[in-house]
Amino acid sequence: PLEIFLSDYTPPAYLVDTVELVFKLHPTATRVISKIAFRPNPEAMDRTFYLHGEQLKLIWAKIDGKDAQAKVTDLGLTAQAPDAPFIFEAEVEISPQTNTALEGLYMSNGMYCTQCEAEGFRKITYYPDRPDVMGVFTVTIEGDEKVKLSNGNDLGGGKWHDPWPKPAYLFALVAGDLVNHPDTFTTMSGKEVELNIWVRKGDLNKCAFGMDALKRSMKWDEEVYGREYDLDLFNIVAVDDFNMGAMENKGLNIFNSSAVLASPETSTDANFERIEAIIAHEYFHNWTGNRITCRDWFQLCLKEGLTVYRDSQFTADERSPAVKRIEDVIALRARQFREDNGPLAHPVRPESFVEINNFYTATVYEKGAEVIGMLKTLIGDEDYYKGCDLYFTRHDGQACTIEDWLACFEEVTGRDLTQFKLWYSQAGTPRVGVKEAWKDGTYTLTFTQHTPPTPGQDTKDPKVIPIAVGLLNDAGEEVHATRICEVTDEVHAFRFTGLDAKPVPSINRGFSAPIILEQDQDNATRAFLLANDTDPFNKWEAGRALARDVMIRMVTEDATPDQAYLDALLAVARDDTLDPAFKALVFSTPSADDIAQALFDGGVTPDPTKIYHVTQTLRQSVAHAMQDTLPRIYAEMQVDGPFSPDAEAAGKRAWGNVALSLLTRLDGGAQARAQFESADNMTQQLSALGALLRAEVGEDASKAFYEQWKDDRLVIDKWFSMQVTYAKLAAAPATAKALTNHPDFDMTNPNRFRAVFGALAGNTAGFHSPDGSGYALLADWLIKLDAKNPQTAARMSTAFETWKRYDADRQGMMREALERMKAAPNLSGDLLEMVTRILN
Ligand code: B3K
Ligand code: ZN
Repeated sequence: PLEIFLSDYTPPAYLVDTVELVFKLHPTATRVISKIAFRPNPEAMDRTFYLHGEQLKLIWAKIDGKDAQAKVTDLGLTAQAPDAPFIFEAEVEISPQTNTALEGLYMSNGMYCTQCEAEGFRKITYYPDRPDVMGVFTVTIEGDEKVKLSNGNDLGGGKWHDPWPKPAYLFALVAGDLVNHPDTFTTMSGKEVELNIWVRKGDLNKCAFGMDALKRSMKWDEEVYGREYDLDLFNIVAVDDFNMGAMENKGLNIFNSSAVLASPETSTDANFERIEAIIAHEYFHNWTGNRITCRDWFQLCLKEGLTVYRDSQFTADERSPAVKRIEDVIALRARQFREDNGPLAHPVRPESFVEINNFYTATVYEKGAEVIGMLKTLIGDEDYYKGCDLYFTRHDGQACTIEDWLACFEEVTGRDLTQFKLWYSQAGTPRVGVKEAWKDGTYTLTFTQHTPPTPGQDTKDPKVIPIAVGLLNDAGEEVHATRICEVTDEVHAFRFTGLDAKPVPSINRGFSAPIILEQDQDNATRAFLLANDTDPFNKWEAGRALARDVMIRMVTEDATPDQAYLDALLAVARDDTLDPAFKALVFSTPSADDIAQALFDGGVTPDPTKIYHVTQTLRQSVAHAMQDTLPRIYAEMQVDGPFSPDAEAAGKRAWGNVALSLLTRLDGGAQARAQFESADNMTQQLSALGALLRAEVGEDASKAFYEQWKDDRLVIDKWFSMQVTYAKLAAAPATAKALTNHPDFDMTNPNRFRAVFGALAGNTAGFHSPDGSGYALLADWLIKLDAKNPQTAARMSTAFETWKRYDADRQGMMREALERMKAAPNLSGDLLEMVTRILN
């Protein structure tokens, strides 16, 4: 496998003006006839005519009407081409039916669909499959399918034309027996856009929410970024077999059905929120990704970091900014910090890769979004939107780099962003220490920064870190409004003057920088901030720090649950001014994986079994401490009337279900059973099922759940995953293994595979069960899956990325599992790259 370097970029030899494609659909012998107008690129350094192509059967190829005398390898085609504009034509044969990798043209439940990002178009026909080659596509689809869709505008009779030049990765085709949920949207300049969500017949009742989310996204992008939609038609299609959430193909977004189909009976509040965010994300790509795309795949964060940032702004505006920020930071720590602290750490803009699909990571996406957020904090809202406007006008229709993006902000602010750019090139999570000093009315905070080594990067330069700081007095009043401390040096002090008394600092408010803050703070101060901080994020963060400390002392000192923590929780529960969704987040305890990393950072080898027991003991103590309050909370949080997925109702359900889960530890499941039986929506039903399963009294409910939902594949995914998620300790691998024998288990469907094995990887104590059965089982199945679907197998191998944290026995067993995968015959380049990097 070939390693590709950012520094080796060269412009394409030929550019494309127009592409005409004819598809003669057939499950095992689809013919693709292409006619491509090429012209020499004046900026190219050589004239080699090379087209990518994989798993294609070439029937014929012509240049300007004559046999091209093409030379074909497993990876592409070369031919002698003129040093002037010319027409290349070819016919190839492909087999969508047997394409289980779900990349290129494939079939899902009898329906044709495509996934081309990053490099799937080369499995459809010969083409310069790189994002800096953009062409105008006209597509004709021939076949008996009732519905035939491609990008752009519908010319009728299966013919489509997309007027916007685009890279091949944004090409899409769908054909099948589909029905649509239609609507319209009038843009800010008064143009009417036809909207459709295309689904299989039985799913038509699950489209309304997604459509509403789409219209809200279109409006939001007009209002906040001034971006209008640019075609007469916008189509979304739901497919069951899909490697990720969704794909932003121009005018024809293709979605994993789990990321678009929603109904109160079958979707949880978390599902609704995720669907809304993904619909917004894919829609927002129309400007950040499609109109302006990436020069090469190293620039992936240019579109992904920015688009994640934009969708998080949207969710914050539509729902609660505080809750969204807390949720994002929980996810960032769980996935991105974990990645940054292990063998897979890489910069937001990687400098080399073997398989680009392995770099659609939390670092590129979520840390990439944090970098945009920091940029906005540093330069202020006004200049941020000015810079974006400049980017949109200057680069419309181009394939760009991070340098192009940053230059727009340098220009509008006059500020040198050289040091800021280190956020794109240096991997690893900065550790920021802070010390305080108080003298003569002046309060000084001295920050120190240090980023640990990561693979290929032993030393790091200091970055510019925007740390939002506010100060409180001991009555809990704000005595210094939030100020951004721009830490630029290894040691950097900031003074606050004119204070009457030594204040209590609230540092990194709103999580203004994605760092690990190393602060000597006692639990009394944490409890004080949890009660008083005016910054909602740091209020929550103080509670989280308290919980983490309590758990760590329970693990390392066999301490009993700290009364100060229990009292603080009780105060939060009783505070009627707080949003129920916020209370639910304060009550969530750090995950086992969080605690394992925190222990490891503190020089202690984590024992997942012990962490499991500590978590249970702590939750049990919380339940006891809250005994008298829980029934009242539970009763007050019942939402009457017809179901609504809005943030307020969802927040009440979330807080009510925290109460339910604690109550279940006291009442043996009576209340949970009652809720399970009377629930009229999935949030209530699934929360009750979870509480029962965790209490090990959920067997009947689980059977009933299966019987009720056996015809709904998305709900049955939940059923598979719940059993593994709530299996106790070593029962998790055994449960996962048994589920693979269930008639509804289908390894070729990524959602179903993830339901079982994603849940196993997420069950920390179960995955790390001391007999090694979790490791062995996952390795077995990743090897099996790799033969069919390398992308999903490679992605799920990250379950092993934390192996160096653990004791010698566990390390040995994980290494063995990794080595076994590495040695498996015919392993894909995708999985091979991942296990090799993890082992190093
Ligand atoms: N751009 C796609 C991801 C493609 C992943 C390819 N392995 C979805 C998104 O980020 O919107
Ligand atoms: Zn994206």
